Amino acid sequence: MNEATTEAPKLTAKDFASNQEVRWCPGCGDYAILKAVQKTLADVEAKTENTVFVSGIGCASRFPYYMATYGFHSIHGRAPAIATGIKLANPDLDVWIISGDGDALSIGGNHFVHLVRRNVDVQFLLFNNEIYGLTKGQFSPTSRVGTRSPSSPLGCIENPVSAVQLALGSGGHFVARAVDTAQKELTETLKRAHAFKGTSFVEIFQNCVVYNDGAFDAFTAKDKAADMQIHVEHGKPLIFGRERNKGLRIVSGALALEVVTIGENGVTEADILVHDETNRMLGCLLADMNEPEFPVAMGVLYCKPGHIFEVEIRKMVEAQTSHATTSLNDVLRQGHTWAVGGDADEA
Ligand SMILES: Cc1ncc(C[n+]2csc(CCOP(=O)(O)OP(=O)(O)O)c2C)c(N)n1
Ligand code: SF4
Repeated sequence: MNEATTEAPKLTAKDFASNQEVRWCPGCGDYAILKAVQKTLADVEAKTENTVFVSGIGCASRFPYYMATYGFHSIHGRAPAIATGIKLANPDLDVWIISGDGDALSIGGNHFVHLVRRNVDVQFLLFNNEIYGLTKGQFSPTSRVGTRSPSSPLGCIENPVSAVQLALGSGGHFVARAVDTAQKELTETLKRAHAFKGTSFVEIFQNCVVYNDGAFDAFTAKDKAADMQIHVEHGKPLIFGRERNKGLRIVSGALALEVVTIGENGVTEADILVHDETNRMLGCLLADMNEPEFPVAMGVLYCKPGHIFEVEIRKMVEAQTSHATTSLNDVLRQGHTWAVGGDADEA
């Protein structure tokens, strides 16, 4: 007798799309990211019932509506707190945070830092369009000096924060970068982020066609990408350029990188630095590279597992509940305590 198979059919990217009408401006980079995330979930054989998207407020944060998974469109900058609560309540859920540069780094900056340093096991996708899209184009913490916007008609005078440097400086264990329209690389990076246990932070350059169109053209335009981007891969030499003849090496006698050309001034491939994604200092140097002097680094800049917040909390709760000898009241009253009393007038 043939045994009936009960295996569920493999889901496709379409199965992760909800029936909601997508309400981003035509041409917005968010569409490409949505597509890449849906494909990633299908590729990693994620389950709709086990997946949660949590967002704050902004155009990017409309994301959970468009996913056929669980979702939480929360409050401005507070997705990390909600995602942490979800993971503490049910660590088996696969939690993704979707945030804009304003949401994550301005009102949510403090929450972002603490999520990352705690290493809660979530994927944090930062859609960086260097502007506030939803609130009609004010400058954001990542807007470059000189950016003109409705709130800075004379040009932004504030220095921008680097999202990847902030993530590294916050003790991040997985820090990566990608471009919205580079679907193949973006999907590969998202798969790595998904496989990582701990907070995996991915900054995605996202074009806002309405308020900051072309902000990343200098390194994302078709004719510029090969020379102005470097795709880093663990164990591979840091080579880039249309002719694959440019590379990065450490400046002799200094903790700095420089761009060199293979075949010129005696430079050979052996001189080119090999990417080590477990080296935080190298991650910082790569994160610090800006065009036009340097190519912009894409891919996994840093990856090194560490303690996971919800795992450690569970261990603590377990230890406390199985060996508890003292009550909270006892804990509060142990050590040096004073009884406050007497006549207030005597003081
Ligand atoms: C407490 C609070 N303050 C301010 C706002 C107004 N507000 C809504 S979205 C937003 C910024 C969104 O920008 P960003 O996070 O970069 O996302 P984008 O819209 O560009 O995707 C602001 C300031 C709000 N909704 N709540
Ligand atoms: S305002 Fe910008 S970020 Fe918002 S939906 Fe439109 S194009 Fe996208």
